[in-house]
Amino acid sequence: MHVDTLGGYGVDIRLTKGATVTTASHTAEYTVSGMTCAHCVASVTEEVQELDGVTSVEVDLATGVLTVSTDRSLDDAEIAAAVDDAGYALA
Ligand SMILES: [Cu+2]
Repeated sequence: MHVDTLGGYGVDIRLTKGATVTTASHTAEYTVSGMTCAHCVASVTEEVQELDGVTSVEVDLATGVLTVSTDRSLDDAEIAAAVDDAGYALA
C-alpha cells in the first residue's frame, strides 16, 4: 500500500465543547383546506415535518389550522408546496 502525503493540505477540525447554539424559534399558522379525516392530518403533518428546520407540526382537523414551528424562518411557499405534496392546499 502506498500513501501519498499531501503537503500543505491539513485537515483542521475544531470541536467547541459547551458552545451555546442559539436558535430562534418561529411559529406560523396556516389554514389547510380539503382535509376530511385523521389520514389527511397525518399526510399533511408528514410532508410538512420533512421540511428542513421544522421542529413541530400541529394540525387541527376541525378548523384546518396548521401550526408549524421552525428553527429558521421558513418561506410560506415551502409550506404551501409541502401541503400541496400531501394533496391539499392552503386556504
Ligand atoms: Cu382523510
